[in-house]
Parts: sequence; structure tokens; C-alpha cells
Amino acid sequence: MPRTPRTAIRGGLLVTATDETPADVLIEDGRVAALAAPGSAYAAGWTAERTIDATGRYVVPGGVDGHTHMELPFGGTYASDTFETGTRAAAWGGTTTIVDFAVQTRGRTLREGLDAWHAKADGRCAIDYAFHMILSDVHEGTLKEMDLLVSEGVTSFKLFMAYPGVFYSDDGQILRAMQRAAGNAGLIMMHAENGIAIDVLVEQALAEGRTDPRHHGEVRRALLESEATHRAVQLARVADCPLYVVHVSAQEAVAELARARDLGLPVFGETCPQYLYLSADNLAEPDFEGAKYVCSTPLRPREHQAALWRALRTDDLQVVSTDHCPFCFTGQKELGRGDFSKIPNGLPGVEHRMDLLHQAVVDGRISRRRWIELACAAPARMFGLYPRKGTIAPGSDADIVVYDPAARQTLSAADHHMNVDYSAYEGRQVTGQVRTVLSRGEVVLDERRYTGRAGHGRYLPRDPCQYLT
Ligand code: DUC
Ligand code: ZN
Ligand code: ZN
Repeated sequence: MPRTPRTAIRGGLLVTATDETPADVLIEDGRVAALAAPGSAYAAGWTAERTIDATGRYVVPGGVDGHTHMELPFGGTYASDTFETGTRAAAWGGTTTIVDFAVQTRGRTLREGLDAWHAKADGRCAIDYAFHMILSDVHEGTLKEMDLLVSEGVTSFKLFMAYPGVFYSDDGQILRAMQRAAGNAGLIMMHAENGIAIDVLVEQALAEGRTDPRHHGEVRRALLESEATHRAVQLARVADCPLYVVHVSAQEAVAELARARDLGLPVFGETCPQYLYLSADNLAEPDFEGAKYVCSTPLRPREHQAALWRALRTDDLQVVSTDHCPFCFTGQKELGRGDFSKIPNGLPGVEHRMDLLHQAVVDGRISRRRWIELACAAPARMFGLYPRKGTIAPGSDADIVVYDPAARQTLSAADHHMNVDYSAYEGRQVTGQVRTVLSRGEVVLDERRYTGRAGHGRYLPRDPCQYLT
């Protein structure tokens, strides 16, 4: 393995989840070796082979996106980003770690699913990566395999209360998986929507000729998200196991999480930029354009956004990840023309999370430290990667972003790097831009020139959730 040059990043404002301070950073052998006050005798004495000037910029930890779906098979097609294209786009956007979801196919073992995801990712990633495991077929064999996976560093398992016949688990299966996780330190992640009820409403909508993309949002009622969230919390209480609810979008679901947390329960939640910035209005765009915004949980009426922002401030939601699951408009989203239930579910976003959350700093919604907490430190802790990832401290991996807080940019498919033919944020102006990115001390983006390579990224076995110890 070639060694990375001893590197100093000088003159920037170091921002972590806990501190903001002008600091120089010394990097050695891919790790943070030292921090020092700029201009101090100590920092002046560093003998660096390479110096990065961060004057006027923030120096922040590389982003940790705890929820991506590269190459996910869905609705007869595949998410359009491979591990190669998706991790390259992530690097462009200042994300240096992803945790993707390996899938257990029905009738197959967890091991087979995990091996398949390793085969897709191995040697192709530009940044470091880890896996959660999706359980699609919970039975005695699956439960035993969960123990093994936790011991190997796959310490979180996603269950679906939605998608009957595909990923769906019934309450008995969920309870058994939760009981197992309670005993093996696994974290249960929940897609909380009542899929059985949703399927009734889908059938009724289609029978009545309500086939446009906006009906995807209408049948996936907020109440069916909050009901499932409530049920998941109660099942986790019965099993005495921690719970992490993914892609929370409805204010009623936020209320369920807040209530659980007020009781002191180990219940956590994430939301995603699409729920913070987009809405059911996008799903209603004419000429089938709404299909670009079909994902589950769905985009909600704009009124829900205030509850999500509030929960991010009050820590009722702890993490912002992307649920990056891109499908091209042409040839993929189009599968659902005339039948919204056939539109593959998912939005592209892995490239824009750091910028969209920084915009929230600019808008005064969150502090700079909260930006880093939500995008870097909390997901690293939640998924057992801290302090190797998610912060800048001596001993941490040198996954570092030099960020220009004043640059203006317009998000567009014309110049994004995700392998998808549209942008969910087309034309949106944001303030702030990733300039330079290091992954384990290697420069992968150099003043917006890509210098990374497929195969640099390493697989990361993870510790159990660090919010519980
Ligand atoms: N939701 C999506 O939008 N896509 C993939 C799976 C999911 O739960
Ligand atoms: Zn989901
Ligand atoms: Zn997902």
C-alpha cells in the first residue's frame, strides 16, 4: 500500500460536532496526527510534504451517509448508481463513508446476500464503505445468522413493515428479530409504513383511475407511517431492544418518536434532505414529472417540514442520511406511466447532503456544529464507526473536507456526478461548496478536480451502536 504524504491543512476553521476553532491539522499515514493553533510554534515546526491552504474555509470531517442503496434491485430494475459511480459522486459531495444495505433475497441466507453485496462493492469504491443487512425472510436460520453477522461487523438490520411479498416482515417476525438483536447488540432499523393497508389503498386508487405519481403520496398516508412507527416502538419495548426508524417524513411519526424518547426509550430516527426541502407539490408536477420524486416513505405536504426541522434541533431526530436510491427518468421511472405503483421508489441524493444541510446553517435553522453532528458524528456513532469516522481528532482517519462556506452553486443534472439523468434539486441555489476532500489522507477531490480512484475505498467492519454504551 503506497504511503500518503505527510500533509498539513493550514489556516481553516475546524468544525466538529463539539467545537469550532481555528486549527491546523497534521496528517500522517492516513490518520490525523495532530491539531494545533495556526501560527503556533508547534504547528510551524511540522515538516509536511504537502500543504493545503484552508484560509477562509471550514475544515470538517468527511460526511457519513448511513443510508444508501447502490445497485438495489427494485420493481424489476436496479438503482442506477453502481458502487463505483455512487461512491465517486459521494466524494464529490464531501461524503467519505457510506453504509449501504445488503439485501437478503427471500429463500436465501443472509450470508448469500452479504456476499453478493461484497462482490458488487469490492475493488470499486472511491471511499470507505460498510453494510447494514436487510432481512426479507425472518426464520430460525436467519435469526442465528444475525449473531454471526454482528460478530463480523454487520451490526444493524433493516426490517420492512411495507412492501408485502417483497421485503415485508409481519409483527411476529419483527418481534423475533428484535428479541435476537436485544441479545446480540444488533440495531434494528425500521421502514415504518403499514404496507398491508397501503396496498389496499393502492388497489382502490388504481381501480378508480387515480394512476398519476401524486397518488403515490396520497395512498401512503401519514397516519400509516405514524401507526407503523408506534407499533415498531411498542414491539421494541416488548423485546427490550433499541430501534432506529429510517426516512421519517410525517410529523405524526416524529411525534411518536418524541413520545418514546420522552419515556427514555432507546429509540432513534433519521430523516433525509428530500423530506426537508421537497414536498407533495413535486409529486404533483405535470407530464409525469412527479415520478422523479416517488420514494417511500413519500414526500409529504410542505407543512410537515417544520416538524422535521424542529426534531433535528431538539434531537428527537439524530441523523440526516440520503436513502440514495436513484432511478433514471427515462426507462426506469417511466415503467410507472399509467400506474404509479410501478414507478421504482427512490431519489438520488448522495452528492448533495452536505451542501443541503449547510444551506440550513446559512438559513439559520441549525448551527454549524449541529450540521456536523447530523451529517458526520451522529451517523458514525449510531453505526459503530466513531471516532475513526465522523470527527477530526488525533487517531481518526484523515477523512477531511475543506469547505468554502461562501461559494454559490446551482444544483443540476448537467454537472452532478451521480449516474442518473435528472436532479431532484434542479436549479436550486445553495451557498457553500466542497472544495477538497481527503479519504484516509489521500486527496480524492483537489479544488474540485477529481483525483480519486475506484478501489481506494475499504470495507469497514463496524462496532455495535455507540449510543447505548
Ligand atoms: N424506499 C425507497 O424510496 N427506495 C428504496 C427502498 C425504500 O424503502
Ligand atoms: Zn425504506
Ligand atoms: Zn432505503
